[in-house]
Amino acid sequence: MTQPTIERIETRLVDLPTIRPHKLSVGTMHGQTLMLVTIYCSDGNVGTGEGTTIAGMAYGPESPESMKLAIDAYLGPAMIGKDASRVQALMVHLSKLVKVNHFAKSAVETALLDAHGRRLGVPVSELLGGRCRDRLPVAWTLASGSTEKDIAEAEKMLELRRHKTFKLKIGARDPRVDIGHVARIKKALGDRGAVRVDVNMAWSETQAAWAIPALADAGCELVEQPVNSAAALKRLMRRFPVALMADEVLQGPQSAFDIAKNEGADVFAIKIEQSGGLFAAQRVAAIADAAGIELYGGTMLEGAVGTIASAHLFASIPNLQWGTELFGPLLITEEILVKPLDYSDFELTVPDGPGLGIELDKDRIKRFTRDGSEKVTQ
Ligand code: MUC
Ligand code: MG
Repeated sequence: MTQPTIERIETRLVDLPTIRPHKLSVGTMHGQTLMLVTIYCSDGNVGTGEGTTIAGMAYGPESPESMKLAIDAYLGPAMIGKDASRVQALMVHLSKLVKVNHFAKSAVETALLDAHGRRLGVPVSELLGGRCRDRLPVAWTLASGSTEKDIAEAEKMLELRRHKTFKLKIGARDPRVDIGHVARIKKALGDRGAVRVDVNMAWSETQAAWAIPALADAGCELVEQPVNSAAALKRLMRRFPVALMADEVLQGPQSAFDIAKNEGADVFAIKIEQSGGLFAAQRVAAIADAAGIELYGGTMLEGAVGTIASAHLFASIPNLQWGTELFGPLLITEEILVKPLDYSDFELTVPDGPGLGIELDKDRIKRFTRDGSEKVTQ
């Protein structure tokens, strides 16, 4: 049997508005840029992958523009003519040619898995070992910058039965102000909504040591990445009656192993982009599970493609104690799928069609594609 080869790769940047400004300690987002990569194979199968980040380059070293450059100049040309059905082997080959660039690699791997799933007629979750669940609980992030607006937004989400777990973005203001903000929101929601916070590395260790007990008193159940180093996070462990979650310090399996070995977190936020792809994220999850660390399905505020790629992975992880935050497409004003995703009863349904199981609305993608950003490699 002749193996399908990769014939053509297209990249583009798609600029989409968000429903409101999204304020994090690292910056404020007014829109989201999707870097989309489409891979065309000789057997007619086509796959799409996506790369995103948060607040330009304020969150980490990659940007949509840098992901596109890595694919256009290096990853793409190295893939032309290669066997499209050997996804893991191809990713190993690419990792020898291109160091790090985890977000770009995740986008490419997603596209390869989407095409391969379509080829075999199975969902991507089957390529990852099979599903443990078909629906995923989804948290919503409150990050409007105003306590009153956040409370109103949370009430709306409860009423719509879309979300009942809320992650509050804090860290940009004085910790005392943030604690008041968290306490007021938790008080307003009571038992109807769980409250967690993400500090996105903003606090010093001494600020964190002072603020975390106050957050616990306010009813916060989980504190994500309060400080920026793995060493400081480890020193904060087991001192407070609230779980600590690692996010930015997790940069793939090696860092996961180091943190797990040092008992450096209670929970890992699993992210396909930060890990370097779906297979790498699966390894991060396996390391955590073996170490007794609990799991949470994280997001880089991806659009529909990256969100559903993550959903296929999270559906295949046996223990997912803290649910997911796969709400990215709901933060964007524009629908880019022919059939919208099913968010209902506080959960997201993982599509069951071949590959990612979604169909992009090509006209809408074209409309929001940044001028001059389309590039073809063949
Ligand atoms: C992060 O830091 O976890 C997830 C939700 C959100 O609003 O930002 C992201 C990234
Ligand atoms: Mg985070």
